[in-house]
Amino acid sequence: MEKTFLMVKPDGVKRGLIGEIISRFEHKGYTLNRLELLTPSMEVAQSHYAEHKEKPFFGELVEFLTSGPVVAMEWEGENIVAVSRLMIGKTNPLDAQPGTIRGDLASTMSQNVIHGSDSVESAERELSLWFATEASHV
Ligand code: RTP
Ligand code: MG
Repeated sequence: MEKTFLMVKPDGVKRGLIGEIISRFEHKGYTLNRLELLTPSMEVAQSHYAEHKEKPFFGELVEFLTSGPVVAMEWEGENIVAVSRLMIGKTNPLDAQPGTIRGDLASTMSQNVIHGSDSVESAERELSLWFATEASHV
């Protein structure tokens, strides 16, 4: 079964949106396999967004991601990578449709409450980055 990496970003945690966001994927019928609340290190944040390292907003992006706790999650379900991106909505608030997570809960480009892997390959890379070992705290 297909897996993806979803993360409630620091703004979503601060605003008390963890339950709301998890509920949407539970109600969709997907399965939550792993969940960890943590404040990301600079190394993990830079590696997570490595595809953007030449962009002008990269510094601000990793600074934001390391600014407080996030909820890192592994979810599983049929076509979950593509469908979760539809549920999340577009990056630009001007394009994020009502009914999507960003369309309903976010109003800025930089603080948009949730991350979702954009391909099966990205999901595999991100899941091994964020969940490096089988059970890191046992
Ligand atoms: P994410 O990776 O966080 O799920 O977001 P995404 O796929 O929708 O968008 P992506 O292109 O991967 O960009 C990652 C994050 O960088 C910020 N961004 N700012 N100022 C800009 O032009 C700009 N473009 C992207 C957004 O916060 C986006 O979520
Ligand atoms: Mg992205």
